[in-house]
Amino acid sequence: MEGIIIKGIGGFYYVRTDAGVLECKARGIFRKNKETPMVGDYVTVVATPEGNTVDKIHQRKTELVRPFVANVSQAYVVFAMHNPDINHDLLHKFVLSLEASGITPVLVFNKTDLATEEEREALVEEFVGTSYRIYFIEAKEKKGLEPLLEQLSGEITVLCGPSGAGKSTLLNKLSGVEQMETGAISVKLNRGKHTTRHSELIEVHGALLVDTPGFSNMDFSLDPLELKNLFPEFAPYAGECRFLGCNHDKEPDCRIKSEVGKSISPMRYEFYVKTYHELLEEKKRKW
Ligand SMILES: Nc1nc2c(ncn2[C@@H]2O[C@H](COP(=O)(O)OP(=O)(O)O)[C@@H](O)[C@H]2O)c(=O)[nH]1
Ligand SMILES: [Mg+2]
Ligand SMILES: [Zn+2]
Repeated sequence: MEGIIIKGIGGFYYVRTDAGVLECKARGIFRKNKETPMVGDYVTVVATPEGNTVDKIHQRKTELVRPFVANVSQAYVVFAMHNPDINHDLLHKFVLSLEASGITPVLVFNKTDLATEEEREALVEEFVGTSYRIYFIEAKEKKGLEPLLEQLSGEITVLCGPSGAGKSTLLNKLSGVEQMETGAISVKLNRGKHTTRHSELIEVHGALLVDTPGFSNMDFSLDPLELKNLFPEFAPYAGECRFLGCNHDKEPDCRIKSEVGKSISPMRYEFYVKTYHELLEEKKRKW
C-alpha cells in the first residue's frame, strides 16, 4: 500500500494511506543502509507478521534538515511585523536556506495590525527584484489568508519562522480547527524538548502542512562560489560583470554592485557579502 509518513515517534512511523493512518515499523535494512524514513516520505507499506512495515522509501524531491521533513515543495516564511521585531539577518537566512534546498519561499508578514504602511513598503523594497511572493496578514483576525489558502497545493508546505511570529495561529486559522497550541504556553512546552525531529504533517483542506517549532538558526553548508546563484535578483545581470566568475565583492566593474540601491536592495546585498565571507572562512577552516 502507498502512503505518506505524517509523523515519526519512538521508532514508529504513522503513514497516511487510503485505508487510514497506519502505525508502521521501518524495515531493518534501512538501518543497515543508514537510510532513515522521514516525515514527508512517500512510502510503500507491507503487512508482515510483525505488523505493518515501511518497505520502500520513494525518491525524495527535497530534503530539509530543520525541520526534518522530506518533499516540502514550498515554505511560508512567517515573520511578525512587530512583537517580536523582524530580525532581518534571520529572515534572509531562512530564505537562503530554502533556496539552497530547492524550496520556493513565500514571504508572509503577520501582525500587520502592529505596523504602518511605510513599514510594509520598506519590506517590499527589501525584496526588490527577487520575485518572491509577499503577503501581509493579520492571522489572529483571519485577515489576508485567502491567497495563502489557495496556494496550498497537494504537496507539502512548511511554515517556518521565529517563535512568536504566529505560525500556529496561521495554521489554526487556515484549517479552521485549533490544531496547534499558540502563544506563551506552547513556547514553554517546546523549549525543553528537542521537538525538531518530531515534526508532524497536518492536513488542511487536503493539503499537508508542517508547523515547525520555533528555532533561531538554520545551518547549511554551501560552496561560497555557489552563493551568488541563490540570489534571484542577481540573475538578470549574469555575465555582465567585467570578470567572468565575479563574486560581486571587491572586484572592479561589478554589474551587481552598480545595481545596489536600484534594482538590488542594499540589505540583501550586504547580507550576500557577509554570508560570502562567512562561507569563505568556513571553507578555510575545513582545509
Ligand atoms: N497582534 C497580533 N498578534 C497575533 C497575530 N497573530 C498571532 N498573534 C499572537 O502572537 C502570539 C504568538 O503566536 P503563535 O501562533 O503561537 O506563534 P508561533 O510561535 O509562530 O507558533 C500569540 O499570542 C498570538 O495570539 C496578529 O495577527 N496580530
Ligand atoms: Mg507555534
Ligand atoms: Zn560582479
